[in-house]
This record gives sequence, structure tokens and C-alpha cells, in this order.
Amino acid sequence: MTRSGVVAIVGRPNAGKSTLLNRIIGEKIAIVSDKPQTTRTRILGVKNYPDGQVVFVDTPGIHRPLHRMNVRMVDAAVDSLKEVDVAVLVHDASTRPGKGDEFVSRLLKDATVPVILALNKIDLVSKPKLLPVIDQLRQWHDFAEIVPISADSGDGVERLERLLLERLPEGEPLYPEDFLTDQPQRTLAAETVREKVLQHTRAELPFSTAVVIDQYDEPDRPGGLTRIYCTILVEQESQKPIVIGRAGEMVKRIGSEARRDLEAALGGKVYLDLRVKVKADWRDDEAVLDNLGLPRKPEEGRRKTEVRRRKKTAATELRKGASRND
Ligand SMILES: Nc1nc2c(ncn2[C@@H]2O[C@H](COP(=O)(O)OP(=O)(O)OP(=O)(O)O)[C@@H](O)[C@H]2O)c(=O)[nH]1
Ligand SMILES: [Mg+2]
Repeated sequence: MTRSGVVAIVGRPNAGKSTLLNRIIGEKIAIVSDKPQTTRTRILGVKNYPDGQVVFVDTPGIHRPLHRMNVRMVDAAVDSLKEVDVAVLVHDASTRPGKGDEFVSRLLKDATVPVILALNKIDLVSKPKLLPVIDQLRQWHDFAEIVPISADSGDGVERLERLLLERLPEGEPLYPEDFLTDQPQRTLAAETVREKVLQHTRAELPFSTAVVIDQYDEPDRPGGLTRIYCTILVEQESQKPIVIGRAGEMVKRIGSEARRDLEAALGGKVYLDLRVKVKADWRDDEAVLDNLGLPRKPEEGRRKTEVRRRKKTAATELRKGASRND
């Protein structure tokens, strides 16, 4: 008997959702940083097991949205709960549950699917300190299971995967066996550059930066040179010199680290051209957000089966090589 289904990974910003997705899939498909609100869109990763297939959906951290971008981010996370079979709530066990956690836990009440609590970052917390965290979270939601994990070290993650798979319905795989993610290569390129910006800048900058791909030239032979031209958007003139750095040092560093990662991911040489541009208030500009691939709120009332069918079509196209580089 095989099982298959969709699992949403939800939680507050910085809880370790994307780290968990990458750990499960075994490849880096979502960027990670120590800044909250790193993930801005839903990211899908598929894993095959001897007895089934799980489609994992990483989501943006749930927070109080102050810009249109953040409204779209939170909508993406909340709406994902309507389209899945099981949800995993990732909680950073090294933080005391607060108002934000209460909000997220209560939101899960509206979800009709079972929710498994993954208490993450147990490498940072002693066991006795976990108990009050569990007690508190339990008061807010009746979790189907509670699993302590470290997405970083992998501790407990296999057990979590087994529990998730067990809760999925019987069925054939939803995606072809070699399907890994719905992230096109150009998105991977933009996200990799953004990750380096997040890692090397502080304060408001991580939140007010976006990366746009201006041109993406695929190699003319396998393993050949990929040419990528990007623009790093910031919101204010005063932020530009921070990204560029003294004598261009910062942007050079961002560029060379991103290039190194992309060369490893793409398996060939990469030429990466970075520009920095000011675009005031882009976080509230619907057209820019559309361009960045942050979808507007999906129509209400979409049925799970329809979503699956749409995904299957996307998967078929991807197999044909049509959309990996769209
Ligand atoms: N020590 C430790 N750190 C972790 C663990 N999991 C994640 N982290 C760190 O926590 C930070 C946030 O991780 P992310 O995976 O980006 O968190 P996220 O939940 O996806 O965050 P958003 O995308 O902002 O919602 C990063 O610095 C990770 O390295 C863990 O198990 N142990
Ligand atoms: Mg994330």
C-alpha cells in the first residue's frame, strides 16, 4: 500500500521551517537566514519513500503584516492550511511561547486537518525546559502529535517524517518520481542573491530588499556558462551604499558567495551581474509584488482536488522541461 498527500510547514518567522524543508528533501531548495520573514512565497518540495510520496509546502512565517507584501506572505501561509492533508507547526523551542504563538495556534483551530507540533532547535534547549513550552502550546491547540526535533542536526526529523506519512491517505504519487521542487532556476538565482543580502546586512535592510532577475541566459551546452543579470531593489537612497559597501566590497561579497552557491547548484560556471536600484515603497506596489512572484490571495473555495490537478499539470510541464527556466 502506498500513501501520498500534501503537508504544510507553518509557524512563526525564524522557527526553522525552511531549514526543516531542506533537511527533509536533502537539498537546499529554500533560503535560510537568522532574520525573520526570510521566506516570502510557498515553496514546494517532494520526497519519495518506499511506501509513499509526501509533498511538503514551506510557507512564510505568520506575523502581523504591515505592508502589502506581508499581507500576501501571511495569506500564502494561512491559505496553505486549506489545501493540505496534514500540517506541521514548527515552533522554536528556545523561545517562550508568546502572543504571536497563541495567534498561530488558534488559527490552526480553523484548520480541519491534523496538526503535528514540531518543537524545533532542541539542540539549544535542555529537556526540562521543553516541558513548560509544550504545556503552554497544548493549551492553545490539541496537537495530533508532539515531536521534538533539530532541523539543523536532523535529530528527530525521520520520526516526524514517518508520523506525517502515516497520516496521509492511500494513493498514488501526485508528482513524477524525479520531481523535486516547483522553484524555477531563475527563482533559485534571485533567492540565492537575496539570502546573501540577508546574511550580510542588518536592521531594516533585509526586510526592504528584493531581487529581480533582469536576464537569465542558459548555457549553450550542459555544464556550460549560465549568465544571470540581477537587480537588488532597496527602498531608500540611503540603503544603496549599505548594499554596495565601501569601494563596492559588500556587493562583491554578495555576488561571489551567491555565484559559488549557484555554480554548485547548477553544476556549471555562472556569470553573475548585480546592480542595486532604489524603488521607493516597492513592498506596497502590487505590480512589483506580482512581478516578484508573490501571488495575490487565491480565490476562496478552491477544492483540494482542483489544486492537485493544477499541480499535476505543472509537474507534467516541468517534466517536459518547459517551466524549470521560465
Ligand atoms: N540551533 C538551531 N538553529 C536552527 C535550527 N533550525 C533552524 N535554525 C536556525 O534558525 C534560523 C531561522 O531558520 P529558517 O529555516 O530560515 O526559519 P524559517 O522558519 O523558515 O523563517 P521564515 O522564513 O523567516 O519564516 C536560521 O539561522 C537557522 O540556521 C535548529 O534545529 N537548531
Ligand atoms: Mg523560511
